[in-house]
Amino acid sequence: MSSFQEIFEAIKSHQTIIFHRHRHPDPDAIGSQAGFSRSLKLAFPDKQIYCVGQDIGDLDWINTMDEIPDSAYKGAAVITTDCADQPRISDQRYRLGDILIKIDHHPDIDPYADLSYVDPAAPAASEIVYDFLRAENLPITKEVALPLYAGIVGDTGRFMYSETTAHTFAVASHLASLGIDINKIARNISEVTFAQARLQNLVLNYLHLDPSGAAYAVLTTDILTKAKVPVEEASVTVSTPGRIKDIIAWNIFIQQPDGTYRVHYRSKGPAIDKLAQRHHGGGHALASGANAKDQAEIKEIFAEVVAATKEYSEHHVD
Ligand SMILES: [Mn+2]
Repeated sequence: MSSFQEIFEAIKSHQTIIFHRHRHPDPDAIGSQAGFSRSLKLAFPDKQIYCVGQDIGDLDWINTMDEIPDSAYKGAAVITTDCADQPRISDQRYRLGDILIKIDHHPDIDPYADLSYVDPAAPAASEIVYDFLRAENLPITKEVALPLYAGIVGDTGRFMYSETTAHTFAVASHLASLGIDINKIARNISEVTFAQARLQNLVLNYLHLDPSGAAYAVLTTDILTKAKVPVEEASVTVSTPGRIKDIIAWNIFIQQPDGTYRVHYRSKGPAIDKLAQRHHGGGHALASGANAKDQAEIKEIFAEVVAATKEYSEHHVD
C-alpha cells in the first residue's frame, strides 16, 4: 500500500488530475470524488482538475460531472475513489492517464492501480479523503465539507453501521463545524419518493424468511412496473429488511431489463462479501453486490446465505 505522502507527491507532479468513481453512484462515491477535487482546486488553482462519470441520478446536489475529451488524459494523474474493481469504474477511460491512483475502503480484490491507499476498516471513502486532506494540510472549506459529510452519512447509514468509530464522529464534528447544513444533507440522503416508499413497504410482501434468520425478496420487472419505480431506483428497498429483528442476513434480487438480476447482499453479522464474489460481485463484509442470471442462480445464492447465517448463529449467541 502507498502512503498518503507518496500519493500526494504524484498529485503535485501532475498538471491534470482526473477523478473517477463507481457506476450507480451513492453519496460516498460522489462525495469522496467531489471533496477531494474541490480541495485540490483550492490548493492548486493552476492545475486542471476534473470529476467524471455517468448517470449521477438525483445526486447532483452533491456535485456535477465534467465532460472532458480523451486528450485531457494526456499526462494526467487519474484517481479513483470508492472503486474496488475495474468493471465498476464509471467512464472506462481511467487507463488513459500517466498514473492511476486508487483510494478506497472496500477489500482490495482488484489491485489495479499504480499507487493505492485501501483501508477496508474505514466506513467511507470520504473519511479516508478527509484524513488525507488533514495529513497533507490541504484546504477543508465548507464546499469541501459538504460532499465529504454526505459521503460519510450515506455509507454509515447515518452513523449506524458497524464501521462507524469515534474517529468518524470526530471527522463529522469538524465537517459540521464548517457551516454546512447537516439537517438538509441528512434529509436529502434519507428522503424517498412516494413511489419508492410504497415499494419499501411492498418489498415486505415478497420477503421470504428462513428459520436461520436469512431472508430474501425478488423484485421482478412486473412488480417494479406496477409500483411505478424505475429499476435504477429499486435499490431503495435494500436496507428495509434490516429493521426486522429476526433477520440476520438478506438478499434483494432486482430484475434488470435484460432479464438477469442485480443481487444485493446485506448482513448484521456473517461476512457475505466472499459469497458475492462467487457470483461476479463483491464489496464489504456486511454489504455487497453481485449478479444472478436466472432463478436457479437466485436459489443457489440464497442457499449460500442461509448456510453462512446458520454457521454464524451457531457461534454467536446474544
Ligand atoms: Mn463507499
